[in-house]
Amino acid sequence: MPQPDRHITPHDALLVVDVQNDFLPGGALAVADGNRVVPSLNRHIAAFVKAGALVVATRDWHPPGHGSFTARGGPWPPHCVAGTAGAAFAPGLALPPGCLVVSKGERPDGDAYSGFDGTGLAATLRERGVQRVFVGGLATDYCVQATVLDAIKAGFATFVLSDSVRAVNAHPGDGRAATLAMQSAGAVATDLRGWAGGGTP
Ligand code: VGL
Ligand code: ZN
Repeated sequence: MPQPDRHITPHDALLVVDVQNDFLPGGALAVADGNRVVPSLNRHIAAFVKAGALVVATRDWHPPGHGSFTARGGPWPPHCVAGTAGAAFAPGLALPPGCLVVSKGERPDGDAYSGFDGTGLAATLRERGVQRVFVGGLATDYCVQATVLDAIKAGFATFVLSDSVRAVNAHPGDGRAATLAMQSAGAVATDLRGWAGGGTP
Protein backbone atom coordinates (compact mmCIF):
# COMPACT_ATOMS: atom_id res chain seq x y z
CA MET A 1 0.00 0.00 0.00
CA PRO A 2 1.43 3.44 -0.86
CA GLN A 3 2.29 5.59 2.13
CA PRO A 4 -0.12 8.48 2.61
CA ASP A 5 1.13 12.04 2.43
CA ARG A 6 1.47 12.71 6.13
CA HIS A 7 0.21 16.26 6.18
CA ILE A 8 -3.29 17.36 7.00
CA THR A 9 -4.51 19.62 4.20
CA PRO A 10 -7.71 21.49 3.28
CA HIS A 11 -8.60 18.45 1.13
CA ASP A 12 -8.97 16.39 4.30
CA ALA A 13 -12.01 16.12 6.56
CA LEU A 14 -12.37 14.84 10.11
CA LEU A 15 -15.59 12.89 10.70
CA VAL A 16 -16.52 12.77 14.39
CA VAL A 17 -19.14 10.04 14.64
CA ASP A 18 -21.93 10.13 17.24
CA VAL A 19 -20.04 11.39 20.29
CA GLN A 20 -23.33 11.90 22.10
CA ASN A 21 -24.29 11.58 25.76
CA ASP A 22 -26.37 8.44 25.25
CA PHE A 23 -23.28 6.59 24.00
CA LEU A 24 -21.11 7.63 26.97
CA PRO A 25 -20.99 5.92 30.38
CA GLY A 26 -24.29 6.72 32.13
CA GLY A 27 -26.13 7.10 28.83
CA ALA A 28 -29.02 5.04 27.47
CA LEU A 29 -26.79 2.97 25.18
CA ALA A 30 -23.44 3.40 26.88
CA VAL A 31 -20.27 2.31 25.13
CA ALA A 32 -17.61 1.15 27.61
CA ASP A 33 -14.96 3.89 27.84
CA GLY A 34 -16.88 5.91 25.24
CA ASN A 35 -15.81 9.07 27.08
CA ARG A 36 -12.17 8.17 26.43
CA VAL A 37 -12.41 9.23 22.78
CA VAL A 38 -13.06 12.85 23.72
CA PRO A 39 -9.53 14.08 24.61
CA SER A 40 -7.91 12.54 21.53
CA LEU A 41 -10.70 13.78 19.28
CA ASN A 42 -10.24 17.26 20.69
CA ARG A 43 -6.56 17.12 19.72
CA HIS A 44 -7.46 15.95 16.21
CA ILE A 45 -10.13 18.65 15.89
CA ALA A 46 -7.59 21.34 16.81
CA ALA A 47 -5.11 19.99 14.24
CA PHE A 48 -7.72 19.88 11.46
CA VAL A 49 -8.92 23.40 12.21
CA LYS A 50 -5.34 24.65 12.17
CA ALA A 51 -4.75 22.96 8.81
CA GLY A 52 -7.87 24.55 7.30
CA ALA A 53 -9.59 21.17 7.04
CA LEU A 54 -13.30 20.57 7.49
CA VAL A 55 -14.64 19.06 10.71
CA VAL A 56 -17.93 17.14 10.46
CA ALA A 57 -19.86 15.84 13.47
CA THR A 58 -22.52 13.20 12.86
CA ARG A 59 -25.27 12.57 15.34
CA ASP A 60 -27.79 9.79 15.80
CA TRP A 61 -31.05 11.75 15.79
CA HIS A 62 -34.09 9.56 16.15
CA PRO A 63 -37.77 10.45 16.48
CA PRO A 64 -39.48 9.14 19.65
CA GLY A 65 -40.60 5.55 19.07
CA HIS A 66 -37.98 4.91 16.42
CA GLY A 67 -38.09 1.51 14.70
CA SER A 68 -34.70 0.54 16.15
CA PHE A 69 -36.03 0.72 19.72
CA THR A 70 -36.94 -2.48 21.59
CA ALA A 71 -40.60 -1.41 22.00
CA ARG A 72 -40.91 -1.61 18.21
CA GLY A 73 -39.01 -4.88 17.91
CA GLY A 74 -35.64 -3.26 17.26
CA PRO A 75 -32.33 -4.16 18.89
CA TRP A 76 -31.74 -1.04 21.01
CA PRO A 77 -33.12 0.67 24.10
CA PRO A 78 -34.47 4.13 23.31
CA HIS A 79 -31.51 6.42 22.62
CA CYS A 80 -30.58 9.68 20.92
CA VAL A 81 -34.11 11.00 20.64
CA ALA A 82 -33.80 14.29 18.74
CA GLY A 83 -33.57 17.31 21.00
CA THR A 84 -33.09 15.39 24.27
CA ALA A 85 -30.07 15.68 26.58
CA GLY A 86 -29.05 12.15 25.60
CA ALA A 87 -28.80 13.17 21.97
CA ALA A 88 -26.61 16.20 22.72
CA PHE A 89 -22.92 16.08 21.90
CA ALA A 90 -20.65 15.19 24.81
CA PRO A 91 -20.12 18.37 26.81
CA GLY A 92 -16.34 18.02 26.68
CA LEU A 93 -16.22 17.66 22.90
CA ALA A 94 -14.68 20.83 21.45
CA LEU A 95 -16.53 21.10 18.15
CA PRO A 96 -15.23 24.14 16.28
CA PRO A 97 -17.17 27.06 14.82
CA GLY A 98 -17.92 26.07 11.24
CA CYS A 99 -18.33 22.42 12.16
CA LEU A 100 -20.79 20.71 9.85
CA VAL A 101 -23.41 18.80 11.85
CA VAL A 102 -24.98 15.83 10.06
CA SER A 103 -28.09 14.21 11.58
CA LYS A 104 -28.99 10.65 10.67
CA GLY A 105 -31.58 8.04 11.63
CA GLU A 106 -34.35 10.62 11.41
CA ARG A 107 -36.76 8.41 9.49
CA PRO A 108 -39.16 6.66 11.90
CA ASP A 109 -38.38 3.22 10.49
CA GLY A 110 -35.16 1.58 9.51
CA ASP A 111 -31.80 2.46 10.97
CA ALA A 112 -29.06 4.62 9.51
CA TYR A 113 -25.74 3.70 11.02
CA SER A 114 -23.68 5.48 8.39
CA GLY A 115 -23.18 9.23 8.33
CA PHE A 116 -23.53 8.94 4.55
CA ASP A 117 -26.95 7.23 4.68
CA GLY A 118 -29.56 9.65 3.37
CA THR A 119 -27.61 12.74 4.43
CA GLY A 120 -26.00 14.02 1.23
CA LEU A 121 -22.65 13.96 3.01
CA ALA A 122 -20.69 12.50 0.07
CA ALA A 123 -21.86 15.29 -2.25
CA THR A 124 -21.13 17.94 0.38
CA LEU A 125 -17.59 16.63 0.88
CA ARG A 126 -16.97 16.48 -2.89
CA GLU A 127 -18.27 20.04 -3.35
CA ARG A 128 -15.73 21.16 -0.79
CA GLY A 129 -12.90 19.35 -2.53
CA VAL A 130 -12.43 16.73 0.16
CA GLN A 131 -10.41 13.70 -0.94
CA ARG A 132 -9.49 12.00 2.34
CA VAL A 133 -11.57 11.42 5.44
CA PHE A 134 -10.41 10.57 8.96
CA VAL A 135 -13.04 8.88 11.09
CA GLY A 136 -13.29 8.61 14.87
CA GLY A 137 -16.06 8.30 17.44
CA LEU A 138 -18.69 5.76 18.48
CA ALA A 139 -19.21 3.00 18.04
CA THR A 140 -16.50 1.06 16.18
CA ASP A 141 -18.76 -1.90 15.45
CA TYR A 142 -21.81 0.12 14.28
CA CYS A 143 -21.77 3.70 13.13
CA VAL A 144 -18.00 4.09 12.73
CA GLN A 145 -17.78 0.90 10.67
CA ALA A 146 -20.78 1.80 8.50
CA THR A 147 -19.48 5.34 7.95
CA VAL A 148 -15.99 4.12 7.05
CA LEU A 149 -17.28 1.50 4.58
CA ASP A 150 -19.54 4.08 2.90
CA ALA A 151 -16.70 6.61 2.72
CA ILE A 152 -14.61 4.04 0.88
CA LYS A 153 -17.51 3.19 -1.46
CA ALA A 154 -17.94 6.91 -2.18
CA GLY A 155 -14.30 7.04 -3.29
CA PHE A 156 -12.64 8.82 -0.37
CA ALA A 157 -9.26 7.67 0.89
CA THR A 158 -10.32 6.66 4.37
CA PHE A 159 -8.46 6.54 7.69
CA VAL A 160 -9.69 5.22 11.03
CA LEU A 161 -8.44 7.16 14.05
CA SER A 162 -7.33 4.18 16.11
CA ASP A 163 -6.98 6.15 19.35
CA SER A 164 -10.43 7.71 19.03
CA VAL A 165 -12.89 4.84 18.57
CA ARG A 166 -14.56 2.44 21.02
CA ALA A 167 -16.81 -0.56 20.40
CA VAL A 168 -20.15 -1.71 21.84
CA ASN A 169 -19.03 -5.37 21.70
CA ALA A 170 -22.60 -6.70 22.04
CA HIS A 171 -20.92 -9.96 21.11
CA PRO A 172 -17.30 -10.38 22.23
CA GLY A 173 -14.90 -9.56 19.42
CA ASP A 174 -17.31 -7.33 17.45
CA GLY A 175 -14.95 -4.36 17.70
CA ARG A 176 -11.99 -6.37 16.52
CA ALA A 177 -14.01 -7.84 13.65
CA ALA A 178 -15.14 -4.35 12.62
CA THR A 179 -11.55 -3.11 12.63
CA LEU A 180 -10.52 -6.01 10.39
CA ALA A 181 -13.49 -5.45 8.06
CA MET A 182 -12.63 -1.78 7.70
CA GLN A 183 -9.00 -2.58 6.97
CA SER A 184 -9.90 -5.29 4.43
CA ALA A 185 -12.10 -2.74 2.66
CA GLY A 186 -9.11 -0.40 2.38
CA ALA A 187 -9.24 1.81 5.46
CA VAL A 188 -5.89 2.70 7.03
CA ALA A 189 -5.58 2.87 10.81
CA THR A 190 -3.63 5.82 12.20
CA ASP A 191 -3.40 7.91 15.34
CA LEU A 192 -1.80 10.75 13.34
CA ARG A 193 1.44 10.48 15.31
CA GLY A 194 4.20 11.64 13.00
CA TRP A 195 1.82 13.59 10.81
CA ALA A 196 2.59 17.27 10.28
CA GLY A 197 -0.08 19.18 12.13
CA GLY A 198 -1.57 16.09 13.74
CA GLY A 199 -1.18 13.66 16.61
CA THR A 200 0.76 14.09 19.78
CA PRO A 201 4.34 15.26 19.48
C1 VGL B 1 -25.24 3.52 17.07
C2 VGL B 1 -26.47 1.74 17.84
C3 VGL B 1 -27.64 2.40 17.55
C4 VGL B 1 -23.88 4.12 16.84
C5 VGL B 1 -26.40 4.18 16.78
O1 VGL B 1 -23.80 5.37 16.77
O2 VGL B 1 -22.90 3.36 16.71
N1 VGL B 1 -25.28 2.29 17.59
N2 VGL B 1 -27.59 3.61 17.01
ZN1 ZN C 1 -29.43 4.76 16.88
